[in-house]
Amino acid sequence: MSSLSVSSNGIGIANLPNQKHKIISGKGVNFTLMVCGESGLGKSTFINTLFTTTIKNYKSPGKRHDKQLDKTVEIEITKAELEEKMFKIRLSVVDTPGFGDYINNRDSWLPIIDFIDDQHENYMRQEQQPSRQDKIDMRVHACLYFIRPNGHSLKSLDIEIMKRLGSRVNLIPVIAKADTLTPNDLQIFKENVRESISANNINIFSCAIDSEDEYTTVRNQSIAAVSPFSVIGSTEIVQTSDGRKVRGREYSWGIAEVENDNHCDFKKLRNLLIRTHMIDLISYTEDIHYEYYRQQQMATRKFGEPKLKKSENPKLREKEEMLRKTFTEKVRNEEARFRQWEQQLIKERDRLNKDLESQHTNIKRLEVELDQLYQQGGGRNRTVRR
Ligand SMILES: Nc1nc2c(ncn2[C@@H]2O[C@H](COP(=O)(O)OP(=O)(O)OP(=O)(O)O)[C@@H](O)[C@H]2O)c(=O)[nH]1
Ligand SMILES: [Mg+2]
Repeated sequence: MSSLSVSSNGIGIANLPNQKHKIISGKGVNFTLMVCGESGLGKSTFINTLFTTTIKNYKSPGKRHDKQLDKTVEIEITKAELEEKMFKIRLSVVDTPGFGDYINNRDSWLPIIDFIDDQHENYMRQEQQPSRQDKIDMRVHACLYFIRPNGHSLKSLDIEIMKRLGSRVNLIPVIAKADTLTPNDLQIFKENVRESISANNINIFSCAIDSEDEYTTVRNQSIAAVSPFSVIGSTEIVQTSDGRKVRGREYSWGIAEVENDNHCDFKKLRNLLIRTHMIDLISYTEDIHYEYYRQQQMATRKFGEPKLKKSENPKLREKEEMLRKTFTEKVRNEEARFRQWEQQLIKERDRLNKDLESQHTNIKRLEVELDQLYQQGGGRNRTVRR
């Protein structure tokens, strides 16, 4: 886990207290953001991009940002403290390993579901303690689900995972690597994803549109219109043909800019998360997702009873599967060895039986010969023969 404390300028978090919900500015808020999705879609790059574009003079706080393009192999949490006009946000970003690396793909996302549930569980247990001050709150307020820009639509694995995520967290679908699709293809892909989300009844976070002031309503409409958000992630600063230095990805045909609304929705997404809808995300988590978890657990467990069921870790399951295979193999080999040995014993028994039989036949023959000898000798003293 890495952490840093930075004072940021002008990203708009000072507007947060103006949002509908009353919060004490001195205390600030905890906000936890999670990214998940298939491997190699740019989740870790996105986190770096978010930090470097959100926090002025951001310097790599830890190893993950130096060797950022390594495959993520375990859940990693990066913390930052943002402060503006006395308003504080304690931001935690949870990076997760991508799916698609395990033999059994279907279960590779279970640790992510477990992580979300565990945070609800931890919070619930702290609430049940006599002293409920200073609770540690790592409940996930928003989960960005990265979708592969394959030009078609959601895959069945995406649908299955998104359904589960949507029932326990504010799910925000994100189209990864927007620079790999033409603007036209991106629009068609967005439409397909939107249709698939609604056809499969996937519960995604959608901000309320209508508001008392017209400006907010229009802003909310423009946010809703671009969903699912397309993003471009980059850790590089590049120079555009008109001389601007921007964060982006350089191609022979030009520059794909992270913070350009014509190239992707990164800015809109960042605004939604950190500026316009952070409080909504926090209160939905509190009032809907956490409350649902709490009620479900209360209905199935006695007060204070520990959680029983825990889904399995796919890596452990793989290991268990391997052990089971080795064990079965060993048993099979031993059985074969035993059967061979049994065959040898049967053969030996048959040989000995045959031996015994021929000995019997020999004895019988000798008896007959002896009888004949007696008879020839006058039949005296017959009992001597045995
Ligand atoms: N074209 C393009 N490539 C990107 C973008 N974002 C990241 N990449 C590249 O995609 C590759 C994978 O990026 P990561 O950020 O490591 O992907 P990840 O989703 O964290 O992968 P896992 O940790 O394996 O799950 C890297 O080579 C990045 O440079 C993007 O927006 N567009
Ligand atoms: Mg990663």
